Order: sequence, then structure tokens, then C-alpha cells
Amino acid sequence: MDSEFLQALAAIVGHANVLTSDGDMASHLVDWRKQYRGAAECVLRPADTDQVAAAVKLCAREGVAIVPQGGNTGLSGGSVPVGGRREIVLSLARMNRIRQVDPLDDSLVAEAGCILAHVQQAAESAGRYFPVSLAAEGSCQIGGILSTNAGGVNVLRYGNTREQVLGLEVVLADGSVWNGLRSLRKDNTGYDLKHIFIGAEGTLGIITAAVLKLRTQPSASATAWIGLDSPARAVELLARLRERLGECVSAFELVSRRCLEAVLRHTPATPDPLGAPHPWYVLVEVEDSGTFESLQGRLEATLAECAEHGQVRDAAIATSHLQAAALWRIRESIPEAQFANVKHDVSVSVSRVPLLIERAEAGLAAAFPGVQSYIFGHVGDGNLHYNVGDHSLVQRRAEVNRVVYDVVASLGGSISAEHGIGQLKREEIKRHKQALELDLMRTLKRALDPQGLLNPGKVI
Ligand code: FAD
Ligand code: 2HG
Ligand code: ZN
Repeated sequence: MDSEFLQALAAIVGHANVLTSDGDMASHLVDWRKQYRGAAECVLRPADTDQVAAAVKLCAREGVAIVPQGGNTGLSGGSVPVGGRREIVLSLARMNRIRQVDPLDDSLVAEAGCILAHVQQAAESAGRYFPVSLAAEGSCQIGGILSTNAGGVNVLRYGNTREQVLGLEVVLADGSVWNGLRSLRKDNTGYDLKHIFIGAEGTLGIITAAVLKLRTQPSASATAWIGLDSPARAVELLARLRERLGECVSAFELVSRRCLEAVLRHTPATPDPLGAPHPWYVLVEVEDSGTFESLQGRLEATLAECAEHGQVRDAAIATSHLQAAALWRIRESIPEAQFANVKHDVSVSVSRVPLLIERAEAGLAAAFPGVQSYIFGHVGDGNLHYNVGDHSLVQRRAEVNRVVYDVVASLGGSISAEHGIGQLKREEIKRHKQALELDLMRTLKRALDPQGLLNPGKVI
């Protein structure tokens, strides 16, 4: 602890919570995909909001930048320092208390460092349901999912993380604390400030706690793995399922055969859910009150009807939670099974998904003959993970991006559906956002963080 600055930080959080050795800091200085590495004067681990506020005040006085960090599972390089100036990483991991669960208000107050899976469990223990779900839920934190406005597999029914928030507590760039921890369902008293911080990737404030909305626990869920001819069939199937089952359809995930094969290679014990191979699959989950048998019956009847119309080639409906979990494991293993490639997290309106795939495949084949795409994702939200090639293509990332993003732009889509901007897309958004939008974003940034201390080099 050889600088006055570090000593002062230690006086706030205790010596043990100012990490400075290379070994202690290593895992905080590299992102999940090991594409971004940074340096920091320390990793600070405050225990409560007052400690965060005091540390931020000190950093503001010293002109030291702060990178807020949750579970460090982000996929855009937002959670590690960019370098080129004095920076610290501020890890929220010790702020992991669930302050309150209120089943009558259907709300829960969680500190930013709570692991998402723990919040889901706390809701379940109170007979309620917190619907945000993603493969990283065992590691990612509430502050992280709020700051990235994470999507995941249940957006179709419940919305993005933004839709799950009633109130926030935020430490601002000067160290003042905004206590917006209200659980009101209606509050039209001017600008809705919480939404400025949600999805801001730590560039406008440090989220320290949140009031989250809880839902009623569905009593039954049914899960099916379905083989299809094409993405167009998937879009038709979704429409049919929603006609027949309405809001019960909670997840609708597209998986290409190539993604399934990558998982089968990566985890050889995984069984192929259907006997024969199919070019495309969807993993569907429906949830409702009532019995499993009745819900399963409705799903089965709809799939039989679709099979009659040639929309479905084959399907396996899970008959137990264990079987459903095995199907979900296949889907959730895809990110690890195709780890090193050129990633695109894009969205278009649902009806345009087939066109996106058709045009991007044609563009990629022309520019990179023989290249292979790994296409999967939340097709019910029009969101595809359109990942291309292998590690050898990463050095040509910009050229690959150009092909995919131009197609996305031509279809009126977004170049970041759910993973945020971080460092990865900081330059690219300049091509896609209107000049006025970028100006408004810069105005907000200047107003809330005039010294540019919060997560510099990210988003804008
Ligand atoms: P971090 O990675 O630590 O941080 C992410 C960003 O938020 C950074 O900019 C950081 O500075 C900022 N931040 C973190 N905490 C705070 C805070 N308290 N206050 C202010 N800023 C903060 N994402 C999806 O949207 N959908 C998916 O389906 C999905 N699946 C994934 C599957 C795998 C296997 C992996 C590895 C990642 C996946 N992700 C997914 C990406 C990632 O999990 C999410 O972006 C998640 O929300 C990040 O949470 P985190 O706690 O790890 O945040
Ligand atoms: C998912 O949906 C994640 O599994 C990760 O958003 C996507 O690996 C990816 O590209
Ligand atoms: Zn995703």
C-alpha cells in the first residue's frame, strides 16, 4: 500500500479490500472472452453504499477513473479498464445482501452485488418469480444486468431487465447518493431518472441497490425441442404458438444444426435430442397456472397441428424437469462451445429474421468463401447471436462486422440487442446512431460525469 491514495482508500474499505497484487487483481483485469485486458491501481471491494460514496468522492478529488464491475461476464469489454490514465476497478461483489422481499408488493430490494441466481432463489422462497434468466446467471450480478439492460431467454414474455425495475440507488460521479429505492407502480413526477442509469454500462453512475418487480410463480412449464427446415418456419411456428397459447410462450430460442454440433463436440456426453439431424431447431418453453399435463397437452396439440402443415419436422417434449433441464443445458452451452469467433449480437423485427440470415449468409459467402456461421439466439425477440468463423478470422473482425452490420442496418435493425456497447462497439455505434442521438448521449454524460471519471472509453 505504497501511495497516499491507496492508504486513503484502505481507510474507507479496510486494507483487505484494496487488492493490489497482480495475482489478486488478475481475474478482474480481463474480460470473460479474454479479448480485453487492462491495468488498474487497485481493485476496491466496498461493503456498503457509504463506502462506495466515500471512495468515489476520493477518486473525484484525485482525478482517478472508476470501472464498476459486477460478475465480469459482460461480452462487450465494458467491465475492464481501457488504460491510458489512472483507473481503479470497483467491484460490487461484497454488496450482496437482499435487503427486503415483499410478496404483497411483489417486490424485492437487492444490493448491486447480489448474484442473479440468488435473487431468483430468494423470489422463489417467497412464492414469487424473478424472470430474468441467462446462462451466466450463476455469476452475473444485479448491478451488471441492470447496467447492461440484459436480455436473456424470457424477454419474450417478461421484457428486458429494464422492465423489471421499480427503483434504484445510485452513487453519482461526485460521490453523492441518489436514493430512488421506491416500489411505486405509478409515479409520473417528471423524468424517470432510473432509466438513465439502466443500460448505461457504468458510465453515468454506480448502481448500489435496486427495487425489483416480482411476478407470480407459474405452476407449470412445458419444454420442447423442435426440428425445422428453416428460420422462416421458426417465425411461423412462433406466430402459431402465440395464437394458440398466448402469453404462455415465455422462451423461443433458435439453434442452428452447426451450433448443436459444436455443443455435441464440446460436451460429448450430450445426447442429440432428436433421432435424425435437422438444419434448424427451436427450444420452446411455455408457462402457465394449472397442471403440467394440461399445458403439455396444449403444446403437443399445437405442435401436431404445425407438423400437419409441414411447419415442424420433428419434436421432443420433455416429460420431466430433468429432461427440460437437459434441453436447456444444450442451449446454454452454446456460448462456450463456440467461444472464439467474430460475434454479432443483433436484432431486427421478428418477421425479418429469415431475410437477415439469408442476406448475411450471402454476403459472408461472397467475402469469405467457405466461412461458417454459428447462428442462434432469442428469435422470439428478433435477436440473433450471429457468430462467424473461428479464432483465425478474429484478426479480420472489422471486415466481417462490416458485412453483417450493413445487412442489419439495411433491415432497420440494431447492432447491439442485449450485450451493450462497452469497448467492442464504441466506434461502430457512430455509424448507426443519428448525430443528434450521439449529441444527446454526450450531453447526458457531461452533465452527470463532467470529469469523465466513470468507466471512460466505454459506450461514447
Ligand atoms: P459485468 O460484466 O461485470 O459488467 C457489465 C457492465 O456493467 C460494465 O460496463 C460494468 O462497468 C457495468 N457495471 C457492472 N456493475 C455495475 C454497477 N453496479 N453499477 C454500474 N455499472 C456496473 N447477456 C444477455 O443480455 N443475454 C444473455 O442471454 C446472455 N448470456 C450470457 C451467457 C454467458 C455464458 C455469458 C458469459 C454472458 C452472457 N451474457 C448475456 C452477457 C452478460 O452476462 C450480461 O451482460 C450481464 O448482464 C453482465 O453482468 P455482470 O454482473 O457480469 O456485469
Ligand atoms: C446467449 O444468448 C448469450 O447465450 C451469449 O447472449 C451469446 O455467445 C454469444 O454470442
Ligand atoms: Zn443472448
